[in-house]
Amino acid sequence: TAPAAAADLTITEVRLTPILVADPPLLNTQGVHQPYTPRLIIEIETAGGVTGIGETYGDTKYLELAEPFAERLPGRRVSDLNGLFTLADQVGVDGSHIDTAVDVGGLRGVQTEDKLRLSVVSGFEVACLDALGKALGQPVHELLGGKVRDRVEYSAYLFYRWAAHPEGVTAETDDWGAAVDPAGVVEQARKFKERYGFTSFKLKGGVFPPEEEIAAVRALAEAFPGHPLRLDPNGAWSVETSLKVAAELSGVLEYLEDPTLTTEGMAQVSAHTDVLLATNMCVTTFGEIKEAFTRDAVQVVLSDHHYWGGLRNTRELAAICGAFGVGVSMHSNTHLGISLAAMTHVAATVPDLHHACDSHYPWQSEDVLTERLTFTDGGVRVSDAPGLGVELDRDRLAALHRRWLDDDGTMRSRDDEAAMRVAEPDWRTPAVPRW
Ligand code: GKR
Ligand code: MG
Repeated sequence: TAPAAAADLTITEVRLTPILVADPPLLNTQGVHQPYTPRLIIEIETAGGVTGIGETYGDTKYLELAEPFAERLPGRRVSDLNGLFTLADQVGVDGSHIDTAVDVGGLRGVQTEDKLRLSVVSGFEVACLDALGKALGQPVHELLGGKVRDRVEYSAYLFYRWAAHPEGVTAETDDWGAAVDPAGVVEQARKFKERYGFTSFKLKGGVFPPEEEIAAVRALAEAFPGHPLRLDPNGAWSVETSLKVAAELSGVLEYLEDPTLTTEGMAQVSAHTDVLLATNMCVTTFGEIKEAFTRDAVQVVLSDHHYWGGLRNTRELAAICGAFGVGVSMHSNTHLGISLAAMTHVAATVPDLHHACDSHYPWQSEDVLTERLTFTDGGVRVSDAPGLGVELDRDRLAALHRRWLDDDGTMRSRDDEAAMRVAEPDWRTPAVPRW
């Protein structure tokens, strides 16, 4: 039972701390990851003396929405989760509406201000749930109705990458080495398996011509028989190329993820292949579900609790997927341990989770937690401690915030194209489809 004093759930203070965290030179269809990437850490304090923490995207466009949102929270209760969405509708950024045509082909799908707002809400929702759980003495999964499993399985997220960021660029180093061909990808997969026990693999594609990526998947299949494999070029291919790749890898892939852009394109691919298609790009909101499902454009939706507006919306998405016989799992962008804890809590409550979730977390050498979450046998144990079950390390938070303050602005909004130009001055993110 929780101490009586913790029972006052009124929000008294909200702290937003933008940070920059180290990121390795991971390649994707847009370019390469910058050496540091922004995240936003949210702390919500209650009158009962409890602090809840949340994490979401930290690019400037998200911060601009998070600040006015945070200002309106004091006086509300951390249990008023539906109210967060009403509040989000009232918060906009003057004159900065993001056109729906912008960012098609971006790694986060089509971005509109509404979607950015949902990503912001998700960080606050998680912080509220963490605070509520701590106040009530209950883990977040219990607030979501209770876990149906004790561990959540994740897949190793393989990336083509360089051994280090370009010379002269300030960056952290790591011991993963380069992976730019099938042998490098297999070696990386081996390290993932040794270090964390992962038994399924996802390769981020859209970097090299499709034949090379097909060869890498085949090499993985040979090196790791029976291990589920996915390939995700983030929409870099035409319908025709997608069908060729699907034909080549039929029987080898667990699923093909976003081979091409748009629901229309995915529906055309889906109509002519038996390879399952997954997406975290063409179905990113409830409004996009009807067309995609009725046209059988995708067979697996990869949620991202940030895009979808939080953990409760993720469960609603899973229920809709279930009703349509569509699978559900999770993809991930660069994130820290608060988000991994949140992902694990919600994934623990989804009954029909038939595919391992993705996580970038092993690539993150830095975190803001006193204790990092760990992958054992490819999974994360579901915490039964109150709230998310993780604790903020204020010194680490301050140090990573200091890095954000010291940045001249070049890394405060993720820009993989700019990072690639440091190595290849003529680089422009290719028009889609690239192949
Ligand atoms: O960080 O380069 C990356 C990934 O490509 C990521 O941003 C994607 O959005 O992992 C994501 C995906 O599954 O598409
Ligand atoms: Mg994806």
